[in-house]
Amino acid sequence: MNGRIAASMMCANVMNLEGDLKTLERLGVEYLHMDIMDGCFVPNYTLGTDYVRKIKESTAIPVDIHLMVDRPEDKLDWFSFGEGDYVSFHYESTAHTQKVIQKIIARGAKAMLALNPATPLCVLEEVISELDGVLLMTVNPGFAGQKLVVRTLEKIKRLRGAHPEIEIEVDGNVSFENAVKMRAAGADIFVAGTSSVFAEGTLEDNIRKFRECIT
Ligand code: S6P
Ligand code: MG
Repeated sequence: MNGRIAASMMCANVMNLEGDLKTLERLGVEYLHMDIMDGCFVPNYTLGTDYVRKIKESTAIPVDIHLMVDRPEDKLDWFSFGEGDYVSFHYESTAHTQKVIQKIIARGAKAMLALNPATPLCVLEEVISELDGVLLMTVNPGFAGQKLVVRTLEKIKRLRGAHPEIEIEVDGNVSFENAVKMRAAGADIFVAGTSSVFAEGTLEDNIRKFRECIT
């Protein structure tokens, strides 16, 4: 299967959201990546519940909600998602990993566990069979426009080697150049932000170029 694109909506042009959405639809972008930050788990605020709801009402592209919030078990119900959508939450954000996975699955969505660059893969051991995938952070979460933590390329490869069947999503500085390396390491879903599809140039040209990098 070819690599799939999750366009990072916090990097989209807020003054032309409708236009960007139309381009993403026309070019077959697979998911809309929604970064939810609470100012506690990470030192930033980004998109929120109304934003996700409105986007879901406006397009058929599935959402890929990335929760960077403390205690996601208390907040999942606030968000619109269902069949065909992806929801990831951080291992580092809760003591109730298994419970959160089950809450996501019960709503028909795909459950992804996100790991910070320094979190080892061994924490997956007891839950991997219940997960649809793993979101490997390739920068420390909180901000767009950061530099790749280079060690994570090898982490992707190790996860792919240990679990050939699991979906692997990568997030952070997924540039055109880094995407090629991440694809070779075994990633399936690529979060595309300021380093690629929302970089300089037109969104359309960038998506076409990015697609070549992950195919
Ligand atoms: C970062 C967040 C990401 C960013 C994305 C931005 O904490 O989870 O999803 O939106 O990484 O992309 P870029 O290309 O600016 O790193
Ligand atoms: Mg993200």
